[in-house]
Amino acid sequence: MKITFIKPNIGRFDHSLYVDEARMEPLMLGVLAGLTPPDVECVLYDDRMEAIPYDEPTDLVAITVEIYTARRAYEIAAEYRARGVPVILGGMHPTLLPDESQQYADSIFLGDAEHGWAEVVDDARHGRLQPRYQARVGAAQVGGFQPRRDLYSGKGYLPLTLIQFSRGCRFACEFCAISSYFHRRHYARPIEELVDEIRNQGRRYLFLVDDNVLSDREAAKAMCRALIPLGVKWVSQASLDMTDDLELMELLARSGCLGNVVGFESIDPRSIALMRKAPNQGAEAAWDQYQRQVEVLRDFHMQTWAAFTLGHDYDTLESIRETHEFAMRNRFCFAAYNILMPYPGTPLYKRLQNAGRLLWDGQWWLHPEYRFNEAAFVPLNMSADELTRAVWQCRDDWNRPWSIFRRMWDFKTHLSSPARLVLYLAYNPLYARESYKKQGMLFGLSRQSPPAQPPARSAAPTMANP
Ligand code: B12
Ligand code: SF4
Repeated sequence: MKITFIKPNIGRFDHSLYVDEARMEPLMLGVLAGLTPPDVECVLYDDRMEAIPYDEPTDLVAITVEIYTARRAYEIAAEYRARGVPVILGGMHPTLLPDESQQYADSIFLGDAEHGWAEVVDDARHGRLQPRYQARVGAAQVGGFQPRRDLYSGKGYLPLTLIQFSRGCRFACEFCAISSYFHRRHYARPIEELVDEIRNQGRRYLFLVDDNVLSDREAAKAMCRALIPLGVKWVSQASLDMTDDLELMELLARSGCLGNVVGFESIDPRSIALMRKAPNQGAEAAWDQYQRQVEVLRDFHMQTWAAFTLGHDYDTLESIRETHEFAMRNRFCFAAYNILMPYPGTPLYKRLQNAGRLLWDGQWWLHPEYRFNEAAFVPLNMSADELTRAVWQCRDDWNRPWSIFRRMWDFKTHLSSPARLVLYLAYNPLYARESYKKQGMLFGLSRQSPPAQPPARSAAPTMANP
């Protein structure tokens, strides 16, 4: 039996295909292949830079889907189904919006693959694939297997190992798909399994793709202690409340943490309260509090990737500009100026839907004319187009060579060690380039809607290994 695993791209430019030069290893597909019985042949195609050989014989196609790749995933599914090959879709998007995904596949898998994928493979092998599999979410990556990282070789991924210690987050930010998917819970795997997996892959530089690696501080401290003797360098995602705990900060630094993606989201305390961003709430006005917290991050040499969501109900064009000035002043390593996006399944989506404020028929991710980084709802203090333009202006200013040069001059962070300077100088121009390339990209390759049902088949499917 043979299974083809696919990571879809987001879409294409008007004039050509989009090749993601900053692509990272698709960990979920390595995990899925690792969970697959060893007698099954596994192949991986990454639509971000290689053509998918639709006519290559295979017995099952497994596609990972998140909201930005849903349209393209449905197109790929349609190609295979037209050739009589069964397709299963899984991941964040099908789990949060199963009835939509169900229309475009023979089968969908809801939840985390660790408990349930073996059953899917067995069913597919015996020609009895079920339309829907429901697994629980949050089963931390189980031990006893290693992700199939051999499938990544030759695909030109960034030289960085993606690995996971924990999943989910205990907070309940209104806009966050993670909070909806994991029902506000956080699940960590046994530390010895993480250490074992780190030892098994040969790289020193790691990206812990945890949603909030510090959601459980005691678990995080134990993890840091276990990482210290390994001598690795790592980055991850973590909430700002880490700065309240200096023991944690010390352990982070000693364990090789170079920095984290940190959700600052907004510089207005009223927006922080509205979005229920608990880790950012405090007694002080957000501005002063952030300043103090940034100093703690800098004291521990953290190269922060500051993430902002823009377009909240208290945001104005002026406050968006001030957000950018805040980021520039603090010389963050990277900044993500994200337009606030209504992800289905989140409280934000429901609130905007109830208020009649959703654009693109409430389904921006499927709309043939929707473009990457466009506002998908009506903001209160500006038009949707103004929000799109204002956020683009921040991104453009941030990514200019002069900005990269100016932000470099921080002796506590980027200039505190050669490794940090290399990280800063290697990744800033790369992400800047990708940011310009992706802006305004259309989703999917075709302007036609992908067919929900496969055309009637005349011949039996070709089995790769009957
Ligand atoms: C790492 C990461 C990235 C990396 C990319 C990594 C890569 N390989 O290319 C970077 C930083 C580049 C990134 C970028 C973006 N990301 Co991102 N990312 C993640 C993150 C944190 C972890 C993903 C991961 O590897 N997890 C580890 C694996 C093992 O777990 P998993 O993916 O959850 O998969 C499990 C299950 O879902 C299931 N499963 C998954 N696929 C399949 C398929 C089948 C067939 C089956 C059976 C099961 C199954 O089984 C797996 C094992 O249990 C997720 C959050 C998350 N928890 O998913 C966000 C997330 C996927 N990203 C998100 C977003 C929005 C983005 C961006 C659009 C951000 C932006 N504005 O630019 C970009 C662009 C994405 C793109 N398509 O190009 C959102 C998507 C929202 C949604 N509703 O779908 C998420 C969920 C984060 C969030 N807070 O909402 N991202
Ligand atoms: S802290 Fe981050 S991961 Fe946790 S719910 Fe809020 S946005 Fe989501």
